Amino acid sequence: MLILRTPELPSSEITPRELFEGRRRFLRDAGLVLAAGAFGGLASAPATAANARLAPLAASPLSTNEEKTSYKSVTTYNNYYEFGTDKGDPVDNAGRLVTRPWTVRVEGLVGKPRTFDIDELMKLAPLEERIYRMRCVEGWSMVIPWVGFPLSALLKQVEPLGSAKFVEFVTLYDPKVMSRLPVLDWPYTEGLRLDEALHPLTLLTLGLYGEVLPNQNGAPVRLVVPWKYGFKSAKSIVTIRLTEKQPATAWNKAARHEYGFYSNVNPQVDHPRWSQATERRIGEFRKRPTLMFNGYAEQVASLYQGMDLRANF
Ligand SMILES: Nc1nc2c(c(=O)[nH]1)N[C@H]1C(S)=C(S)[C@@H](COP(=O)(O)O)O[C@H]1N2
Ligand SMILES: [Mo]
Repeated sequence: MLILRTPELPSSEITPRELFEGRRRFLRDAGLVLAAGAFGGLASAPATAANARLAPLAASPLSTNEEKTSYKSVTTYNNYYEFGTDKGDPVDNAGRLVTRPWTVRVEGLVGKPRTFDIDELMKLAPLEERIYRMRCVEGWSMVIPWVGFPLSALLKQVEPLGSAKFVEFVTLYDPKVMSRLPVLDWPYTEGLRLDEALHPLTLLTLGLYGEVLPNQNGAPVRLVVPWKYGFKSAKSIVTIRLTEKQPATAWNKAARHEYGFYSNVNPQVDHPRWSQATERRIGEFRKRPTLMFNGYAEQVASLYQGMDLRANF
């Protein structure tokens, strides 16, 4: 089967290097399994354990070759307000999130609305490793090896109608396991313009560092939009809705002068409380300049041609 538990150590004690050596070994084994015709084992695997490995993974030419942020930082320094507002809260509290069974409903202005079971989703398109720069509006950044496939692969299956202009993402809100504090208007929602959602960089994300997503990183399925501030990358998605009108977003509702709909990384447009000109890569001390569209300008600048990015922040 294509999912294995990591036997030896809890994930927090595995260094990225050990992880990758383990994964190379695993990929070899997976190759043998594949040769024996066991593809599709994901669906029949029991409830996914933390640290379950994902394979096979195609390497993506869209990956950066910058040094990856450590597995430990990626999985212990998080924003997931449903599990608390301190960076260390999600890893402590998100263990209560139950990620199987799980479905994602794709609906709205589509020809073929459909509910996908999570195990079906994991096999919808070839999984790729995408090493992306991620920039939080708070001023820190990471380089994370995500695992997933382009969101466009999912959207094409439901056949968007000509009237669809935006995509709304609704995430789980379960007050039995999540915060009851009215920090945001739960559930956390986000949105993209349809062309942004269909852009090849936009990743429907199921894993990181070769494993299924840890709960604190948005298990079992989240969005990753690397040219936008981190808050656009909604975690633990349950509904994807295609709409004609621009959807409301949780952060915009909470503070509309601080968080616009577009939220493209832009060093020239400061957040009212934080300069966006520089950032600190987690694990480093010095600050580095923030790049336009988080360094993805070549791929995405054309989406915003002719738009005033100061007005459309
Ligand atoms: N549902 C939900 N998704 C969320 C958030 C959240 O609080 N709730 N925080 C966002 C913010 S501000 C950031 S920076 C990223 C952090 O993702 P990571 O913890 O995997 O690095 O998740 C985003 N997605
Ligand atoms: Mo963020």
